[in-house]
Amino acid sequence: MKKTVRAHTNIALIKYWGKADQAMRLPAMSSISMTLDEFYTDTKISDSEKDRFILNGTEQTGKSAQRVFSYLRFLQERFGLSGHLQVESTNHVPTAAGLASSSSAFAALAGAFSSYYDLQINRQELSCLARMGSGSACRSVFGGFAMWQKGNSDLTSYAYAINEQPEMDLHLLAVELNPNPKELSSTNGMQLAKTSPFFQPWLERNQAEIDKMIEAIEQNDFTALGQLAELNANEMHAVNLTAQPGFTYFEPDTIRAIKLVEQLRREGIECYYTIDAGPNVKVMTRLKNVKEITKRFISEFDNVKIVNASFGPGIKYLD
Ligand code: 2P0
Repeated sequence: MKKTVRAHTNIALIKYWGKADQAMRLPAMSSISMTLDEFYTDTKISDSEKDRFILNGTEQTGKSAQRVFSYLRFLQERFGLSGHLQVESTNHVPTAAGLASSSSAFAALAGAFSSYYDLQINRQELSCLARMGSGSACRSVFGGFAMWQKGNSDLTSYAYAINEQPEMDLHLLAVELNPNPKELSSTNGMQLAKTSPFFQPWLERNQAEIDKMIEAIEQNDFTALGQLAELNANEMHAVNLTAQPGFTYFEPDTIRAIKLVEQLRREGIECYYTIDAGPNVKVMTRLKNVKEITKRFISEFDNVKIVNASFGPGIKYLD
């Protein structure tokens, strides 16, 4: 039986930023993502005398291990299973990327669990299980462009593929400006965001934004995709700024990066940004502009690290 499972991280183009149900991890809105080739997690589960979580060769204790163990207990209960397990994960998500690894981590863990017990579940069911580990993980079950339909119950809230092998000329430059861990977790940030007077109006726009993004994907329209992804990211950060109390993940360098993207556009170099729950910036562009944009970021910022990513595949069973 194949037991090592690989899942790639994804970046949301239409963001998930708010829960309708905390315990079931049901989102307040639907979201759309791009799965990335450069960043992934490999995870294997095996028998053990006690629960163990080994990450990049080091046994983990504390919060991160507890989150993994309680997720495994949840999965075991759901399928009427028991027993201790060892989880071995390798993260191929360079800290340099400034990307969160929870999407690939929990998608790989859900996949490894299903493989270890030979659960014979389909990708939709696997996506539901991954969602319970970390919301964004449900989208990493699929490659290319994935859509997480918010649903209104455990069984109706899952992701599916929009197009797993897109032809769009789309590159995502993960620009790491600040390597420090974020001060406010996504879970807490999302909860605060709901206190913004703009949260509800933003939610009301969700279906129209989803429809527009699907149209941009289907029509291979990079410009429409980039403009909408940038707008949606700014809406998320506007909601954070106007929460009660307001907050932001932006650092001064985040603003400088935004201004550089705007400047590049004025020069005719088409690119757009998206920003998640942290200060780092992701720049979307076409292959022909990757070199020039990379050069400009390196000349504007000290110690900046940039990884050029494109479309990655869905979950893979490796051995
Ligand atoms: C996303 N993010 O759609 C959004 C955009 C960050 C900004 O999903 O609480 O780790 O585990 O469900 O998935 C990050 O939050 O949150 C996230 P939980 P998750 O990708």
